[in-house]
Amino acid sequence: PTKERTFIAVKPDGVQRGLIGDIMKRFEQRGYKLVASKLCMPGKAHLEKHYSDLSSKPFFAGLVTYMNSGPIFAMVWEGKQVVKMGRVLLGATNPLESNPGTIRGDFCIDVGRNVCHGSDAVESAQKEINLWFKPEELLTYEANAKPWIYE
Ligand code: DAT
Ligand code: MG
Repeated sequence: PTKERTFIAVKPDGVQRGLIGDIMKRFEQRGYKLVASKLCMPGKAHLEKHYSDLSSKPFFAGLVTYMNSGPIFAMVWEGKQVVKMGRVLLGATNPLESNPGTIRGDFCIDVGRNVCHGSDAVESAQKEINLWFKPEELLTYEANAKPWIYE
């Protein structure tokens, strides 16, 4: 259960606004373990694949253009219920409905500039991790703080 993994990404607006450190910090200080990260611009086709479930939405083209507008900081975080807790740390999709204290609730306003992505289920997390990272980019290591975080 402490091996669950989720895909979290700082979107181009988050990178340009200098929010990488702030966003990583939320996951670090909660006690989750970073197992992969990279700054990348994977291109339009990759981003269309990442958001393929939304291809019929009216905002799809704009979403892909936005995601392709600059570097993205992609990460994989590991720990107990990290998929669900990642969504809690991010806040609601629409930042105007995100509680203060969440990443979106603290750092943004418009849904089309909501600074971060997080997988919505264990299954989609696995798909997204495989899309964004090669197996050798995902590290397996023992976190020193583990017994101080988990009982
Ligand atoms: P989330 O990113 O919270 O998982 P989602 O998967 O439903 O939300 O949508 C992916 C992204 O698409 C979201 O982060 C911002 C954009 N988006 C969603 N709904 C939108 C809308 N109604 N108008 C504009 N952009 C939207
Ligand atoms: Mg989503």
